[in-house]
Amino acid sequence: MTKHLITSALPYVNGLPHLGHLVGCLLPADVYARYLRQKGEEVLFICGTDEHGTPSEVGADREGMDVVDYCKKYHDLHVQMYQGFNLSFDYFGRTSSDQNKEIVYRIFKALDQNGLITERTTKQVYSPDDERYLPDSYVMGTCPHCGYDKAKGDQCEHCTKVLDPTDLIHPKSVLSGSSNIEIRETKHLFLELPKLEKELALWIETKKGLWPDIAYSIACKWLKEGLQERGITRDLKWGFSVPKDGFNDKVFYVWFDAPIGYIGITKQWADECPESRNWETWWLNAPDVRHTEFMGKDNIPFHTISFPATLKGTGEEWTQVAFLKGMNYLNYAGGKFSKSAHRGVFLDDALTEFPADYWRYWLMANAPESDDSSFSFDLFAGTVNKDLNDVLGNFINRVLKMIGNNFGNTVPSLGPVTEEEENLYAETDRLVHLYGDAMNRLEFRKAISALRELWVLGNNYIAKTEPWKVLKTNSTYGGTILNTAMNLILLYAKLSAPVMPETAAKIQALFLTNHALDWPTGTAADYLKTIRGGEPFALTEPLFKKILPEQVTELKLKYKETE
Ligand code: B3M
Ligand code: ZN
Repeated sequence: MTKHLITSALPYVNGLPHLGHLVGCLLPADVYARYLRQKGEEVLFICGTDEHGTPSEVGADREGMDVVDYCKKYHDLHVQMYQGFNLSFDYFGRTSSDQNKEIVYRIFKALDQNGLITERTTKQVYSPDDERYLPDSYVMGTCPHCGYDKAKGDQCEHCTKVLDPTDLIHPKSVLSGSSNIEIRETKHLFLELPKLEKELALWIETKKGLWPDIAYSIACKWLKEGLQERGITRDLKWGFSVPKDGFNDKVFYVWFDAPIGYIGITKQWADECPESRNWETWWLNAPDVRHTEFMGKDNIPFHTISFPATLKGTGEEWTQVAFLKGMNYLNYAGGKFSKSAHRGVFLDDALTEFPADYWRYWLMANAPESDDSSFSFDLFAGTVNKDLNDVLGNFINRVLKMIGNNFGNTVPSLGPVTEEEENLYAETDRLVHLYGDAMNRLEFRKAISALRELWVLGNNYIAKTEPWKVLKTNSTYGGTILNTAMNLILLYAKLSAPVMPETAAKIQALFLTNHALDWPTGTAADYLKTIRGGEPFALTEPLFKKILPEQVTELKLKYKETE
């Protein structure tokens, strides 16, 4: 049986995550993992902080901290926030772990033995004013390909081309702003991507029609341009030192050890419980493993080209990505997210304002799948008020109240069903299939829209059958309607669980007989009869609260969202 390995791109430890990071990889990965577990699939969901590189060194300096303590501090903050959002990682580890070092060394040595690592003298940017080499993203300048004037030394955000800092026109130090920049010669190690190009191209070709367009087309674009040797070492102190004579005072480039981190973190997970867990069964000679990766679009080249090539070059059978979900960007109506400028919604703040499920629902319903999307408090309040309060919440409240008033706190029995229920079953089947199909294809907006339609269907069923009227003349059929409605509520809890786990658990707690939140099996004519007459239930507070216009105004000011 297929086992599912799910990974979300590893967030940089130094930046605190905001809504864009959440919806860009972490949350859709969580929703998918929860969905698959609900269907009874074996899932291993791995993530962790990406800790090496200049930003951590610079961040630690700025806070007057040792870089090791600094990374630990921020790693712990990430963990706290993700727990607040109920992200259901099986393990949330760190790329700086000993386990990752072990795997990085193993892979590096295999590549070296296979003749895929070469030495070159390179020109590096040195900033006398900062007293350091300025690798990658700490040099800014004009992109030689598209002319974008804020291109960073490792990649142009605008045209996504991967760059070398020395490629930039008019380079400057991001740290000091100094354009007093020297080019110094130093020796570095390179991965011979051109030697792996053919094998890689054949493999990418097999992904045509399987991977989403955004992933496949970015990979093809790269191959078409021809692969270049890629530097995998840097002149920094913080990182894994390079285990090769003459290079011990250098460290691996962060993008070399970060994706290997998926494996290293799996080993962290396994080492916690060695009797029952084995990392190799997920990563080596494991044809039964299906690896699904989630990431923002800027990460796609590393996951379709450099990381797969790194694994292939070892000559061993490492698990390669089977499906890659690349997401576009979520923009903030008020401008670029910035913690220091208090602009945009960061995860710690988000949780002080509203329950996690409000955010989870909005983000998935508006996920930047086929295009960039944008967050504003008006849009957010509109969705929470309409979908969650008026449609889902209102349905549940009305049904529970009607049952409470007419039958006490037990569910009425299901009597003979009519054409109305038969129609409801058919439409429910259709929408549940639509939802499941969309989830299987990782088309989250479509899935959420089917879910919303199911909630609407319940409201329409009640509006059409008018149980409040029927109960006056025919309490058997009135009971049938309300029994059916109660079964719809259970179905909503099940289908909402991957997206809104806390809400689903609250709904589940209404039913005093324990009903698992598993995937509904059979057809609606079966599963809408799960709850039988006579089952006790508990009345509850409304599940959601509306967001008032004056609150929206306040939030916009507080988080610097101006129109
Ligand atoms: N840390 C980039 C990012 O957070 C990078 C991802 C690594 S995935 C192996 O966008
Ligand atoms: Zn560019």
